[in-house]
Amino acid sequence: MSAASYESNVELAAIAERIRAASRIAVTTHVKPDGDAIGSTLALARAIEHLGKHAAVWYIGSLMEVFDSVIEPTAVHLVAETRLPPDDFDLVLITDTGAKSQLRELTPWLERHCDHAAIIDHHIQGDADLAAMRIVRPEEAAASQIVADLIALLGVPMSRPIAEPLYLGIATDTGWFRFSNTTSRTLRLAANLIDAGVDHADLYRRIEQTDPLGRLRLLARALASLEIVAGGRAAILTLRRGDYEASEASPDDTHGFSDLPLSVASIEVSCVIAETKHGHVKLSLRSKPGPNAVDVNQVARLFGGGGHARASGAKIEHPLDEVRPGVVEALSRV
Ligand SMILES: [Mn+2]
Repeated sequence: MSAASYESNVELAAIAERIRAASRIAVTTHVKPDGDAIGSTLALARAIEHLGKHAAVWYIGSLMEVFDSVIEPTAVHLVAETRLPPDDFDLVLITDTGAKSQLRELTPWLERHCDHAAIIDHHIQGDADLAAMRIVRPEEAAASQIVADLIALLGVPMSRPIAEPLYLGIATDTGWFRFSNTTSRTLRLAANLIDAGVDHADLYRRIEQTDPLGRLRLLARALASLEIVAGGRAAILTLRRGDYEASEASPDDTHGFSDLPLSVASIEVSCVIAETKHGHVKLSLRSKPGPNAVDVNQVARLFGGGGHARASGAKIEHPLDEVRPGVVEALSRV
């Protein structure tokens, strides 16, 4: 990462000018695209097509099914080791990342196209040498907010097919307008997108309310395992292979479980101890912000893992019953 020089080096109007001058434009984003990655790329591609130009969307890694209804009917391409985009684009736009590590097998292709590539990002860190042109605005809640400005500069009218992906990007990156990155600008933009035809309640249902029943059954078993230690400050949830089988779920269905115990006033730190398919252990740790915040990065390090101060994890190649007492002990001391 070359953090020092990872900042804007052109005006957004210059990117709009490059789009107007181009005829074949590739649009891409980070691996395992999330709502903002999908939203910013799709909206941009649809706006470019509106201008009568060719836009090709290239995604890296598999796509979450939950986004299918937003992506349709736009045709998108998937990068594979044996399948890179063609080399005949006169402009490449990268949204929601500028980090080579997030672009994986596309990086060598991008390096060949660096001189006519532009990053549109809201992250603090990235690789400045990835693209000749950069718009980096960490103050923006979502890359989709910057793309909304770019589309306005292009003079493309805000229609529902463009507004819906933008709303998806902004809503998902702000936790549906709950996180502190939500600003008055965010809400004004969202209001404009609803005026353009976004059915926000329907979109919420399609994106956030599509879990398989097995996940809820697994959550029930996770909550039934609840153990409180450290005088009520720490919560531990334990899931074993038998729990996945009984609930017809998989270890992938545990995402988000570690956040739930933090809804309790006294609980400062939360941990999910999950047995993996191979009989090993995956720890997920979360803590609340504040003056007495528990640094869960330090806790995870005790078990060979790490991450951030408020969210971290570890993968431990030992059986769950060997690992668990040490985790309980560590959390009893927070
Ligand atoms: Mn984002």
